[in-house]
Amino acid sequence: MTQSIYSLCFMCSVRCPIRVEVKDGQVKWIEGNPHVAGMEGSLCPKGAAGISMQYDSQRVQSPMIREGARGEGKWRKASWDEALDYVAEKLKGVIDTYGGHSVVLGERANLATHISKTFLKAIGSPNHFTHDALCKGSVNTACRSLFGYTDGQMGMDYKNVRHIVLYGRNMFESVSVKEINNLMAALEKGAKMTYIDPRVTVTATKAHRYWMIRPGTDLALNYALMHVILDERLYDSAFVDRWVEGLAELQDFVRPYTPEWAEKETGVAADEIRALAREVSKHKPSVIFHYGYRGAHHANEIYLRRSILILNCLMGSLETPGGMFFKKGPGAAGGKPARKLTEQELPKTDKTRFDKAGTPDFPLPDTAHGVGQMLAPAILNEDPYPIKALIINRLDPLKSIPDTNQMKEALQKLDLIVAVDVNYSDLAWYADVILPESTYLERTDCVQQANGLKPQMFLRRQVVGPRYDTREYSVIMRQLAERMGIEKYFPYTSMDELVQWQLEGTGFSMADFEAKGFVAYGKQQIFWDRKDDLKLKTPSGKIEFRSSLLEDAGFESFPAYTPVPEGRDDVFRLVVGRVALHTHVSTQNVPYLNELFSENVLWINAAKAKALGISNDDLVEISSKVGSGTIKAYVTDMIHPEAVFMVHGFGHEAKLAARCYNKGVSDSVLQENITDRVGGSPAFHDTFVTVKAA
Ligand SMILES: Nc1nc2c(c(=O)[nH]1)N[C@H]1C(S)=C(S)[C@@H](COP(=O)(O)OP(=O)(O)OC[C@H]3O[C@@H](n4cnc5c(=O)[nH]c(N)nc54)[C@H](O)[C@@H]3O)O[C@H]1N2
Ligand SMILES: Nc1nc2c(c(=O)[nH]1)N[C@H]1C(S)=C(S)[C@@H](COP(=O)(O)OP(=O)(O)OC[C@H]3O[C@@H](n4cnc5c(=O)[nH]c(N)nc54)[C@H](O)[C@@H]3O)O[C@H]1N2
Ligand code: SF4
Ligand SMILES: [Mo]
Repeated sequence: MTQSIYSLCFMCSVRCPIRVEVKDGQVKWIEGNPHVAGMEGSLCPKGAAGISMQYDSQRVQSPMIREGARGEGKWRKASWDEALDYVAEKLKGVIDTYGGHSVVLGERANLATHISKTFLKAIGSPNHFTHDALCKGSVNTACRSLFGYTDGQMGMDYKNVRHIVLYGRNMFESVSVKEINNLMAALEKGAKMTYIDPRVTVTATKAHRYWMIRPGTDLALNYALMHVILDERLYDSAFVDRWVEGLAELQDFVRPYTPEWAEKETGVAADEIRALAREVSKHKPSVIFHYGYRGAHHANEIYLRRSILILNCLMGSLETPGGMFFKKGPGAAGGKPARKLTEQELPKTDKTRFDKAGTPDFPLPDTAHGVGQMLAPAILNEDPYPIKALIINRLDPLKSIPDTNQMKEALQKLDLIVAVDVNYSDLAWYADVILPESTYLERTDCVQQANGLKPQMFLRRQVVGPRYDTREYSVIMRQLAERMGIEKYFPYTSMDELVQWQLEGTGFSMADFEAKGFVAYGKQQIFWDRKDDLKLKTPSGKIEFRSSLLEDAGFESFPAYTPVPEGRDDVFRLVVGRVALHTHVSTQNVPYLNELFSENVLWINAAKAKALGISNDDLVEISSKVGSGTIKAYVTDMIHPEAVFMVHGFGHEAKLAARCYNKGVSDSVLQENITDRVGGSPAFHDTFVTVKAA
């Protein structure tokens, strides 16, 4: 008999709702959940390759304990008791000698993050960090500086947008299924799309207007757009007069930044900049200047992200169909959210975080997420104190944090490295113990609280039993907690018990998720009243163009533009991004996806390549201050001469991930570990590389 089960995809972290068909204990079919608006059966290629991942025997099959040197790849299989006892003993030793704060736990934020945070608090460590800074920390800070909300508490209504402006937000390749389906629906209804990128992406080919901007100069472009919008009074004055703090200062500030000035810096014609400003103003307020998904490009990232958000505010595109909105939680619909372990009374620590987030040294990054790229410097310099143990879940610091060589050096200083993963990631390969998690198709997860215009809850459900000797992360942490004597904070022994505990008081039960895969708190979209009731959380209760968050910390609200250095001759700015067929660093070994896209290449401008004697498919040597590699050249007119581009996530070092082992080059090996010290993101695009024929 074929069973149909609703769950959530996890081939990337977007968590698209899915419907899975199972027959005789085998996964036969996966599609987008037809009951969810915007999904309607569709999946991205990675989601469709879930079956290929599930039946891949090259994933981690049982707990493993290292036998040889770190990174050497000599392992012995272990039972769960043996592996968990080993980790608990080592952790206890480290905590007794150096204190709980010497333990760091890093993970890609996920449904079980409240479990990790609870574990760390229970052992007296402030050192939990997520991927957030690595992805978009400066977007988070930019949103807080203007609205008092994080970017995670905000969304965009793509379906009703009339004009969308994308700054390297490559929506048609760096996919979120619902978002792109909604945007396509808007485009079919006549919405306009402007796309800005030094590289012609798939999204560029679908846009009404495409600008091959000089890399790193989007802020200059935005200052000029603001100049035109304010100069010609193209903004939504009713909205701005009511809600904005600091308009006059902005107006004075952008006066010198004319389109003619910006043309010289960006390469975008002044007339075109004026034309865009006038065109979007006709479509306001249903205009989205997309504030970005990965907002981790430059050392002044927060100011670029603020400038994009400010453009939205000038268009009045807040809490309106086709604009940005604040996500509404269950409370807005008279309901209660699912419980989290962190709501318990937990031990407190007064220790500084390893990354110093929240201290006068580094005041603004969100301490709920921390700053992952500070990990290696903190370990190496023992600043603020020695770090001795690292637990990593669903994250690969060797590939997702710039400067792999620096990270390797840091890892060597640790007494314990534990990796929880489904694959042999590079970090797992370097770890002392690998604790394999059951795949998303093999496990039930914690409840997803999906806030938005209509608050809902979703559930990832076990679809088939584990093929190998693997367990759920939340259960692994409970079993570790038992061995550490802190199990009282983990009131469950199985996922079903945990989910039931989470749902207590919400009025919903696990059975309620069976019919459609989700439950809704209400039927109506909730918009706040734009005239009188935007519930802004800034100190002024306004949208702070002039930001108290920034200025109280000693930073400017409107910093003067600094021209960006040029690439020249054989020196290029390295820019990176995603491709529709892969998720970051996770899917390169998935059989179907590996077959379709097995190696990354280096995009290089045709005229520049010619001058360097490089032809298409030639091997080239690429090197930066911190690393180098050999990669195939992709010679094309479709990239700005000052940039070279590669897809992120290749150059794997774990030999047991045999299909992707040593294929292509890892961008993190080349990238210098540079940070936006105001916003918190790494500056992934501030590394210059030299390229020559190999
Ligand atoms: N150099 C460089 N670094 C980057 C970026 C870049 O472009 N270049 N991009 C940044 C961005 S935008 C992001 S969001 C981050 C993402 O950074 P990461 O979270 O590190 O990347 P992912 O590929 O999403 O997943 C990491 C690990 O999760 C494992 N995994 C997959 N499924 C499961 C599971 O079910 N359970 C467990 N426990 N593990 C699982 C994968 O095998 C993989 O090892 O990287 C950032 N870092
Ligand atoms: N298929 C797939 N989809 C994904 C993911 C995935 O791993 N795979 N990950 C998800 C996640 S976590 C994230 S954060 C998002 C990321 O999605 P996006 O934010 O769309 O980011 P990237 O894919 O990193 O693409 C960055 C683009 O910026 C361009 N760029 C480089 N320099 C400049 C510049 O100076 N100005 C402008 N305007 N553009 C520039 C690059 O050429 C590249 O095309 O994707 C999400 N969706
Ligand atoms: S975007 Fe693709 S891989 Fe990511 S959750 Fe959705 S279907 Fe899965
Ligand atoms: Mo991301």
